[in-house]
Amino acid sequence: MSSLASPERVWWKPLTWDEKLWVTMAVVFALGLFAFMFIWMGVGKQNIPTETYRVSKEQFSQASQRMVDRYKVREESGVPVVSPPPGSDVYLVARTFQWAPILQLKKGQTYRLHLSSMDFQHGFSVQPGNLNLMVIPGYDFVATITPDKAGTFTVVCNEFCGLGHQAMVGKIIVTE
Ligand SMILES: [Cu+2]
Repeated sequence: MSSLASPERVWWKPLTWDEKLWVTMAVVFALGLFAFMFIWMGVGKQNIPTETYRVSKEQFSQASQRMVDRYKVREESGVPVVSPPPGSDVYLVARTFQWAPILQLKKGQTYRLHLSSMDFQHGFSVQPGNLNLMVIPGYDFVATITPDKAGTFTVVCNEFCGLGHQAMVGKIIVTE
């Protein structure tokens, strides 16, 4: 019958001073990390200025096509390379499984980079670099960017989008 007996009134061991100290330190540390999320948003310089608009796939691909028609300088394995004027709006189209066109930008100049997808959700990630943006069909995601390094940068998709996901590689060229 012992299993039916009620437990003693105080069945736990009260915390000793060192356990209380550890718990307090852990709570203070966790609150500090929590506060730092907000501090880092302000001082971390990790958030580039962005705007988002609704856009249809047709509107977005037409805007990109207009840019290609006006500023195409050459082609690289069938993908147009465009060199739009500094300060302008540039359009990068994501679709399974490619990024187009290839953007050729000038170092130190500011551009409004528009991103949208023609099918599924993709992830825009510049390598090498630290820029990760979500690309979603139906939305025109505008990031104001100023490339600060010259070179050839690879754009990879970092959102699994299908069987060709790992082949979804684009290019941004930054010239001096
Ligand atoms: Cu993708």
